Amino acid sequence: MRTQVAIIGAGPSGLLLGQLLANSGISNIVLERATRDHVLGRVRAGVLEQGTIDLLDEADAAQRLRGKGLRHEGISLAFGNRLHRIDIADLTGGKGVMVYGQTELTRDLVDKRELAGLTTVYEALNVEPHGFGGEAPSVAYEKDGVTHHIHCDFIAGCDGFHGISRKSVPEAAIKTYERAYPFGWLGILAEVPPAHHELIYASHPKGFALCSMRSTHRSRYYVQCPIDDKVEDWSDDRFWDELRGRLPPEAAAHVVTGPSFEKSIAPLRSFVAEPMRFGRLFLVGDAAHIVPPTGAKGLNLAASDVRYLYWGLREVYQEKSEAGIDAYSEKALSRVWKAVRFSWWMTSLLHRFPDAGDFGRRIQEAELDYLVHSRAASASLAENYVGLPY
Ligand code: RFL
Ligand code: PHB
Repeated sequence: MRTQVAIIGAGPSGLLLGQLLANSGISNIVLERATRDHVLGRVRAGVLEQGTIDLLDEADAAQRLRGKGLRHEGISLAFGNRLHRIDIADLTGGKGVMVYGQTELTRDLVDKRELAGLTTVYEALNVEPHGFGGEAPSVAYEKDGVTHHIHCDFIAGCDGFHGISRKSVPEAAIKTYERAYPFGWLGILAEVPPAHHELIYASHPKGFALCSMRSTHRSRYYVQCPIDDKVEDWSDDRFWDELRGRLPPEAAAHVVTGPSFEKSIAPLRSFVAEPMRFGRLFLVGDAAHIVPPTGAKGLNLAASDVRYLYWGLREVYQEKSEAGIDAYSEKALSRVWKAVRFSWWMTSLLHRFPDAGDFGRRIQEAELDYLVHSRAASASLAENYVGLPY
């Protein structure tokens, strides 16, 4: 089998890159380890930057998002028993974000890919990128007990943090930076109206909490929890009590409870691998970097990587220039590190750290107070939240 770009992973990075390339006449095959149902069932991100929406538009995959996405022009920080609104639109010259589930976005891209008749191989096992240091790379995989080889010009490693692409690079060629946080997020989805019309990021002595949503009748909530907690330890009742206990009364009073239909614990981590290009192999999205979800940046960073790589590959095929792909790693990493900083900062500001002590706690309180009372500080938060320019 031959294609121009072999894409490993059918997450948002791989699907979006594949669609953009195909729309520009660049052939590609997506290899995915999981089943189609698994890919479509994963519940994750919820906040899209305008740059991500523009790219989905460019991929001609934003129709449903336009109808169903919820535009938000502010968020609230909750501390000291009350809500403090950050007017994002006012602070950024009219910008906002779109609340739209990653599950929906993935479905839109999968539908688009199938409609266009593009090849996705689900349950592709033992995927291995080969020869990317030279001129003739290939990707091997097994399907139904048979080994296949895809010969290609380029390999896009869109296979997430635990994928094979980054692991295929010789250790000496890659430098990694990592910070693991000493807690996780317990998240639930429930078919109940959201407690508030905008997102609430709450800092409370009992820990962080986040009120988010998927629609006007579906809520997504998170609470900070010990890293070794098990989902089974958290009944719905325990979750709702904990959530309400961490919100100011004006928000807690509006929490509508109901049975959860998804409940999971995610660890929090910051991680960056440099560089993001190794000959004809490119790392994209979570394969190259992870941020804690506090800043809502993971999926949006995946989209900005895709944009840089798509531009570069288009230049290769349409203009016979490698300038774009040569600049890929540097350009992507420059944006990545700023989002890593922002996500680390939001996480540090809002969570309870086991060893922060009284001094650390007072510093957090001072910073929160400064943040909501200084226009400059609020504007910095807003500018990063809507997404820095590409
Ligand atoms: P993904 O989504 O992990 O997809 C990788 C795909 O590759 C497949 N794969 C392989 N395929 C073949 N061979 C192998 N050896 C393979 N190994 C893996 C996997 O099965 C999978 O299908 O990476 P991608 O595409 O780079 O997308 C990244 C985003 O999914 C991620 O950054 C976001 O979900 C992060 N995130 C958030 N991002 C935001 O921008 N806004 C948010 O509000 C937000 N909230 C979140 C989040 C992530 C969370 N969790 C669970 C970590 C909230 C949470 C709770
Ligand atoms: C979500 O809705 O899942 C969500 C929203 C904002 C975040 C993280 C997750 O910062």
